[in-house]
Amino acid sequence: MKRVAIIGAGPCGLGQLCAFAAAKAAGSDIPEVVCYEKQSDWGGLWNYTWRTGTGAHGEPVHSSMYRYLWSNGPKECLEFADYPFEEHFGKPIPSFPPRGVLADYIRGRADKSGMRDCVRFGTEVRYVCWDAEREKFVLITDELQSGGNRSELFDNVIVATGHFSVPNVPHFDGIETFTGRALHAHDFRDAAQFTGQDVLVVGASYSAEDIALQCHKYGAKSVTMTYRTGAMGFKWPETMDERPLVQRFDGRVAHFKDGTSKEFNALILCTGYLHHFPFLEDALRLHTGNRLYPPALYKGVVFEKNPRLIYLGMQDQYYTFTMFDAQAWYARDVVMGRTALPSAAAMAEDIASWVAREEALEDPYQEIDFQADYMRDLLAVVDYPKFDVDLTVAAFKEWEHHKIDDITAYRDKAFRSPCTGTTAPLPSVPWLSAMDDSLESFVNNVDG
Ligand code: FAD
Ligand code: NA7
Repeated sequence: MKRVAIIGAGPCGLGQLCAFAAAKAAGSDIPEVVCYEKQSDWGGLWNYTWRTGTGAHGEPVHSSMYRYLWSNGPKECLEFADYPFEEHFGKPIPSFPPRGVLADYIRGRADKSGMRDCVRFGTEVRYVCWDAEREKFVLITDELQSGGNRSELFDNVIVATGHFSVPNVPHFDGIETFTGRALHAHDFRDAAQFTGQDVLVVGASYSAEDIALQCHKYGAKSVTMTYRTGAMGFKWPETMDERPLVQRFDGRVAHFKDGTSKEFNALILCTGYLHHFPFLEDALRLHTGNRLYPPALYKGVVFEKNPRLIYLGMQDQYYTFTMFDAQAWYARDVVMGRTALPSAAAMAEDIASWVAREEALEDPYQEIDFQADYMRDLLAVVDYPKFDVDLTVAAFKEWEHHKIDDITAYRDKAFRSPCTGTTAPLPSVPWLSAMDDSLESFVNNVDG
């Protein structure tokens, strides 16, 4: 029997398990599937941990999520088509849930798949190489608790280890003289630690935007965001501002490109993450930055140089869970031989045309259309349940407008489900003053 290894049981790995479960439920013989997960539970980044640095067994801590994180996009744009929110919660809930609510939803769907027995928890994949003679992958794994390791052979490997865990940490002149607290977003946990402080945030993307807002919400005295390419340009509250890139530090003082300077208590580098696969032999490694169409992946998933290797979720993400599912359903069909891959030349041509299109994109609205088209391309050839993709595109564009209107209030809006058609209730407490992010409070405190 064919053996398939999935590395990682976050939303991508779980999507893959659900795809195999769906084929099995429809009466197909599925391959032997083994999913390796270094954490003790499934959920990936959505599992909050207080830990930073290394975990209980010396492994790098995976999660970059923080205590008071709330979804930064409408939940309707990530709703599993085979498991709508209403099915999980038994009633409609507002559009921007806190982390714990989404984690519960992810786990509920995973539980329903009945695939938990396929997952080897607390097991880290240390090394993967291709054995050309046997035409199999060799996987070496470590059981973190016992310290034992194993070597196994697989016909296919599916990498679902995410790419928002290994920090990109640039150097700035004089940063070693900065006497305040300096950290990367990966290690940011509790915004309340910055109450009353002057905080400098480096970066101009999602982490910078949200961590700056978190610090503001939890009482930072001021938050300055410093950008390399362009300012985010939102209408920030009075105590927040954006400045061109910091050039150097002199003790607590940061000097900016526009000649201004300011003293800070804390420095948070929201400078993104590396696609980092230390467990793969170099010939199998994907080399890319955070972009919408990483080159080298046919249909965004099949590794061009060795099509037995598949990567899930390696794109920069507007769409998350539904895009991961579309990819997982497609990957399943490739692995099971239901979908034939074209010649190497045809794959290269297809990749090149998507990359060229990506490189011509000019604004977030075009990027949303691009990623929706990519997802539609996959959905057209798989049997994933239908949902209203056009509605999610409109929702994402409306969400962009809401952010421009008021960056502190975009989470107080409601969207319509592309699966059930139900419009979400409004939250009874606006996000900016909602300090209780418990599941019970969020699900029950709705307007009207
Ligand atoms: P991950 O969730 O990272 O899961 C990868 C899994 O692989 C982990 O469980 C990890 O333990 C495991 N793993 C890694 N290496 C190994 C190994 N060698 N051996 C065994 N197991 C391994 N998306 C949204 O839709 N909405 C949001 O609001 C949102 N907020 C975000 C906030 C932050 C701070 C970050 C960093 C990301 C956010 N995202 C959000 C995007 C996020 O990328 C996806 O939601 C999703 O978690 C990606 O799933 P994944 O399975 O690709 O990766
Ligand atoms: P992103 O979206 O990859 O953004 C990284 C940001 O870091 C971006 O603004 C970069 O600036 C900036 N950056 C990177 N290197 C530098 C240097 N050397 N100097 C200054 N600024 C730099 O990562 P995020 O963490 O924001 O988002 C990742 C996910 O986490 C996302 O899905 C969220 O939902 C949460 P640039 O704009 O390229 O000039």
